[in-house]
Amino acid sequence: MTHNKSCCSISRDSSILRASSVNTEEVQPSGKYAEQIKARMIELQGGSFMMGTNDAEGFPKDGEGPVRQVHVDPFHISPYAVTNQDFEQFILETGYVTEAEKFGWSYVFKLLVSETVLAQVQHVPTHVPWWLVVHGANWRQPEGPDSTILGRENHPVVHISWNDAEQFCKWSGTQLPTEAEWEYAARGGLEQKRYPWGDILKPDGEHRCNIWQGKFPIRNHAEDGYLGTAPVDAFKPNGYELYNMSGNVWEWCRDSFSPTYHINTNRVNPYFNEPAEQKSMRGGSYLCHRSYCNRYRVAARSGNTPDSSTGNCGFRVVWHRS
Ligand SMILES: [Cu+2]
Repeated sequence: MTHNKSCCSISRDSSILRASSVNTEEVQPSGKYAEQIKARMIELQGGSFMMGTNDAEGFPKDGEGPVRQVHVDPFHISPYAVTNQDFEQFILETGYVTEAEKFGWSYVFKLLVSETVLAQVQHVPTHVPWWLVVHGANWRQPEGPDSTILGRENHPVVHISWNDAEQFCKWSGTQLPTEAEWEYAARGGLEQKRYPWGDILKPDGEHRCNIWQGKFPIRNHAEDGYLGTAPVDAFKPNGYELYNMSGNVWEWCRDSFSPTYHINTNRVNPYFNEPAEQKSMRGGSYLCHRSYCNRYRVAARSGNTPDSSTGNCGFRVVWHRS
């Protein structure tokens, strides 16, 4: 089993078409829609839980372990990832322009693009040839200029950078979850289980999340029903009524990414906020497969640079009553 990180994500190569600088505009907090987003949230009690894993299937180098007791304060969390519909509301109200739009391109998984788009691709990253630099790919056109989000209003928004997600949070009066909050939520009240529903990937043969089936990256048999993203409320929720904590899309977290996170943070409301090259993300995506990266386990971790965007990373938000 490899520890390859690149099926999970790929960092923006800024030498490719850097059209304009990153966002500097200030987003103003919204009123009504933000209240709707908060009203949908699930209130979690918080408390102590066993964070991390010593799982033999895990990747110690990612900093998944050791297992330790961590406390998180009560918080509210979205039952599912921010949808295209939610994000559209944000754009309509603020006129915000995402980084994928400013750069003029984003990374799309090869099997998802049309023949036309494929024929126009000029940059294919050498070590990860399944990630294409697609001009015009962004949240509205997830597979490039000839694609649309029509019919996918309830799918997770993708091609969102960490910086973009932060702006959405500012607008909605929410925050990205810390990794500790994310993992506490993902575990759904179970202790030290591999997935949000238990230790068995497919209990009674039933698919519980949207990941890769088949030989990566050649062919995805889509036995779980999805080649790319699934609706945010597909599959059964976990014990906290949270959907798709594993698979579907990676979810940005608030922390900077560090493989020594467990050393750099407290045991009470841990939050790693030191400057680092990458921000953390959790949950894995429709591209994850056991043979390749196996990062749809609840304790699995990854990261990416804050201006990166891909077709398999989105986010969900939390809120703290103060
Ligand atoms: Cu992966």
